[in-house]
Amino acid sequence: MNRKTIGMFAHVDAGKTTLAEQLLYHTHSIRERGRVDHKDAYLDSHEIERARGITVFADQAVMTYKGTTYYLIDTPGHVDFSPEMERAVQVMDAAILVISAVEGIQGHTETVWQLLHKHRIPTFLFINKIDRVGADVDRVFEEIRTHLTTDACWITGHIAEDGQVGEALLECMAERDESLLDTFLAGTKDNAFWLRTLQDQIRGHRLFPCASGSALQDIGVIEFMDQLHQLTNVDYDDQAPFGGRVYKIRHDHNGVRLTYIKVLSGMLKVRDELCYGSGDAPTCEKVTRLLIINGSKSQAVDQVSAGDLVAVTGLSSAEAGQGLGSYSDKLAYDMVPTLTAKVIFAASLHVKDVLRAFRLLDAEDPSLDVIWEESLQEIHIHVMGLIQLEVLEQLVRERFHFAVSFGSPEILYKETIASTVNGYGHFEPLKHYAEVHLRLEPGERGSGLTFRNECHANDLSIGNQNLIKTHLYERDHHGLLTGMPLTDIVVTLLTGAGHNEHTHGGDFREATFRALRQGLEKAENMLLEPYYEYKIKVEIDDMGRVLSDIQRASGVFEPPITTAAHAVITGKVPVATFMDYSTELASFTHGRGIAHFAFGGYDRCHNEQAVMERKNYRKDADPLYSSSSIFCAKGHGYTVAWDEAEAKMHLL
Ligand SMILES: Nc1nc2c(ncn2[C@@H]2O[C@H](COP(=O)(O)OP(=O)(O)OP(=O)(O)O)[C@@H](O)[C@H]2O)c(=O)[nH]1
Ligand SMILES: [Mg+2]
Repeated sequence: MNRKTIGMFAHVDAGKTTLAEQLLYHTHSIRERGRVDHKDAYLDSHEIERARGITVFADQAVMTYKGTTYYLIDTPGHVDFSPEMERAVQVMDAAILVISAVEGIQGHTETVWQLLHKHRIPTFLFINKIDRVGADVDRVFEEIRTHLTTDACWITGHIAEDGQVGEALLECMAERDESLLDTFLAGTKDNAFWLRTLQDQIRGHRLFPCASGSALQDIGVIEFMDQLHQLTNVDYDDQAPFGGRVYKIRHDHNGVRLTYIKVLSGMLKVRDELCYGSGDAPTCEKVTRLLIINGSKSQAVDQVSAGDLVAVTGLSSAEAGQGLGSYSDKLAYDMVPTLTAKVIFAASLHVKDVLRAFRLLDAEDPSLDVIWEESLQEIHIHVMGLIQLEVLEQLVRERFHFAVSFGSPEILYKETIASTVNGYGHFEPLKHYAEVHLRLEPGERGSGLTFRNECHANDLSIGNQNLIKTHLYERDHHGLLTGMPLTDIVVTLLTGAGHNEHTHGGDFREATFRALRQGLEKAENMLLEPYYEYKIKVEIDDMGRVLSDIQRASGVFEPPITTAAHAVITGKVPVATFMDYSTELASFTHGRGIAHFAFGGYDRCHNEQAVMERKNYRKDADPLYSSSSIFCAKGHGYTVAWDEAEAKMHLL
């Protein structure tokens, strides 16, 4: 049997969940239609979602239409939950991008569009809410053409139930493929050919079908489902070796880890073994249960095949994005938080319990990237925005039965170096011994910490070399300017030394951290901050105001692209200065300006000095780090400051 995964994507409130509800109703998967406003929508099943009327979790349902099994995933439209949305993108056979006929293309519509485009997901556009006052389908279609793609073609009224492709749609197809033009002009009546070609164009991202209707009033919904059914094709191979991809992690009521997998090829059975993780030491585990998830229900099965979505138990640490079987790569995500917040909780709570709860949430949403600051006994998380923090407070209360709150979120700054240096660390209190030499070089933007090894096995055992690498990666390292995480540095292990008797566990950690820190002391340090890549479209009269706002915010722009009435401005601007600009833009353009922001990576901080003053980090008082080394003389260890340590290194 054919299986397809389809998903709902949009700016917040466009009507994704409402449309999903209708599709489930029409395919007899639910007996009664719920409503977001009545707090009983099938896919907004979580208490938090019902109370707020927004989708937070990308939940899924199963439905059958004309013999095909459809997995339907409804994603959140709020920017704060875009990592959850992004994790769902990769498993789609087709996406439905819902656009309100009143509001038109909104900021987040474009973000979603670009993600779908990047992953080459065949995308159907559904212009919703045509029943509302102020709905203007033609205007929105024009917006689609200017903002998203010139390859949108109307299908409403142009695909009959028997698959007959209408004349206007044929023309739209032919305009997109020269080789079809002659066939079209010759008036070929072979409808099977045209339908197949249309499917191929959609699958090849050359054409985007566009429909309109009202999810709430049930106008055009069943027709749309039928068109989507006819226009999507998949060719999963059950007979090939197993391949799959993890797209989500959840825990059931008993805390058992559920790993959601899209089967991309072959079959998966209970007790099959799956291997994942890094090349040299993969983790191999047996699948203990296979569950088909439908809303809040689940059904155990013995086997699943290519095209299925399944939740499995038995895997302890596979993460979202991980390929399995014949797909062994791991996908990275674009939607990354640029804010951090401290977790605040009552002193009566045990910090370990709070940390355990957040580690569990972290497994489900890795973008939280929970950090345990041992020395401060503090938990920090990464967040997209304030709504996410409110939801997290509620979530922790419901799931773990205790209360937390959060400090006000701050920009997540990072640090790097702008010059190449060698760093030396020696750790030799009595009966201990380790020495480490590292080279630190500026790495590419966005590359994080890269490890290279030039150390010879004759000088230091492979085991100890690996230990040094492990210590480098075991935590985020603090920079010297503000104590924020170090990034974009290539660390090369030059050499090192241990002692047969005296080197103990932890000595290489000490020597490695000291070498890193000693290197930083000598390097030119640089503060980085997150930037947005923005695209702002305004009426021509508002252009001057926007350009001066961007300049004031320390941003840069490309030469604006203007028409008689409009201007489109693109460029980069610090997140810190532009976080609230959407609201400001909406107010002075009376809602007519559109701003699209995407995370544009880290770059030099525009106000380094001010941030350093605010952070007031004291590098010499950081309990985790010392730039000095410890040597031993006459049976006593003594400390040597970083600028004098180099001369004393045993290996120099
Ligand atoms: N008039 C009208 N209202 C609609 C239509 N579709 C959805 N709505 C309403 O719009 C609001 C948002 O609908 P949802 O289905 O929750 O939107 P969503 O896209 O799932 O929102 P998020 O998941 O929070 O991003 C609700 O009040 C719906 O009743 C429609 O076709 N016409
Ligand atoms: Mg929703």
